[in-house]
Amino acid sequence: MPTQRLFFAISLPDDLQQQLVRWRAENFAEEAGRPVAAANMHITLAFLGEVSSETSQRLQTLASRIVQPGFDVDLDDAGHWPRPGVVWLGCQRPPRGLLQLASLLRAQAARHGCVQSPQPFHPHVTLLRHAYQPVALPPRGFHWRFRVAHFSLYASEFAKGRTRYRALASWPLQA
Ligand code: 2AM
Repeated sequence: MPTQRLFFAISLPDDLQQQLVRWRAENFAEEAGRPVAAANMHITLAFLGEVSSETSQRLQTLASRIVQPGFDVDLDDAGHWPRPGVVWLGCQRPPRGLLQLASLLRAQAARHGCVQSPQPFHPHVTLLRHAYQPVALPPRGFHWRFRVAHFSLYASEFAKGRTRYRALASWPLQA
């Protein structure tokens, strides 16, 4: 049975992706890690792993029934997880709407056999991968805000040596 590697996520506006690429180049040494492509910058809400089309369809039906207001995300925090080798941007105080949406999607995923990480959910945008050595982080004081008016289901696809995230479906949040 064919499967796809899927995850629910919030996309970042294109102009914010470009701003973050510039800021990353100015604030991190080249050897710090492998930069994530601008178009791949996002905040994962629920990681599903390899799922069948049947499970994907069921989870999409449930996602389409979610009624929740939109929210603002403030990216004003950064950190380094040396074990997975990830340098990230996140929120000092994640908005309640983001946590609620992720919690609901993660619970629905778990009920459909998509094992969820036992670690607490920590919303973030991955900036660098393969960052296994200590990394000097920029001092706090940076801040980007963006409005989240929809969320999406993405397929993670690997071709020609590159990972690409393709949006399969999106659902609006209330104005
Ligand atoms: P990361 O950026 O912190 O690695 C596609 O791989 C997306 O799913 C990425 O945002 C990635 O998070 C996330 N992801 C991959 N494996 C995961 C897992 N086991 N648990 C939670 N999120 C995961």
